[in-house]
Amino acid sequence: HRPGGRIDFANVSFAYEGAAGEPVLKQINLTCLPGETVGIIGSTGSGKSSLVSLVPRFYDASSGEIRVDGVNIRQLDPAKLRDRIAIVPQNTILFSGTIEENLHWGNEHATREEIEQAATMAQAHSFIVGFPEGYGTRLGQKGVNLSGGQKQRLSIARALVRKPDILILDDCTSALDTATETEIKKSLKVFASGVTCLIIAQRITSVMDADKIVVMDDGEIVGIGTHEMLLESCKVYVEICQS
Ligand code: DGT
Repeated sequence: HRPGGRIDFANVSFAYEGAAGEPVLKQINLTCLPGETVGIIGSTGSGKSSLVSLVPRFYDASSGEIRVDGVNIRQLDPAKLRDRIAIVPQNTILFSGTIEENLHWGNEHATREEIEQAATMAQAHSFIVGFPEGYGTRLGQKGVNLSGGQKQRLSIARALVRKPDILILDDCTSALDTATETEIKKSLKVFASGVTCLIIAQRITSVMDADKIVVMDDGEIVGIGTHEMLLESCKVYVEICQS
């Protein structure tokens, strides 16, 4: 059981430096409890990626405060903060090298067993061992070509190898079929049960079973709740469900 991983956003607003006009995040108040799975949904440009990028301090909030386990993140050592957080970005970045080298990236101390465990959770192990050279398979120009979904699974596995307290999946399951996505979420629930998960998604089905869902619209949170609650109370959520 892991300690910690609580995130609090308190009155957070954010504008990209030099960008004219309205801030991209306005008065965000949100608490993610340790071990909670929080879905984040909203139209393109509503601020979802910007919101999560503040947690590892890729950018700093213009006003308000973000706390991790009660401590303002500006008071934490950025390297130590980032060590606790794994982000899987929208566009997977794999380098030319073996699959094993790619999975090691970010945690060079991981054992082969831990790497295989992470790959299993991310539904990647079986396709990896299907290659003649398994984990030693080369990627890139001289290696195999992976499908978009296989790349996404490797990218998720790489994040899990790092054993984060906070796992952020930024719309990184778009190329996966819902069955594979469901399997990944199931194994996360079991094996990463103490990890705080923030899942940005386009599809309602990706976040429907989250502990809570955050609905974003034009830089603001317009609803927080479970799927059932939001269907009753949040017009934007109902519109997303119908689209
Ligand atoms: P997505 O990924 O298309 O579903 O959209 P979101 O909801 O993740 O939105 P986000 O946070 O990428 O963008 C919110 C607004 O911020 C949008 O108007 C574009 C703008 N924006 C995003 N990244 C940058 C950046 O690096 N620099 C500047 N100046 N603006 C950005």
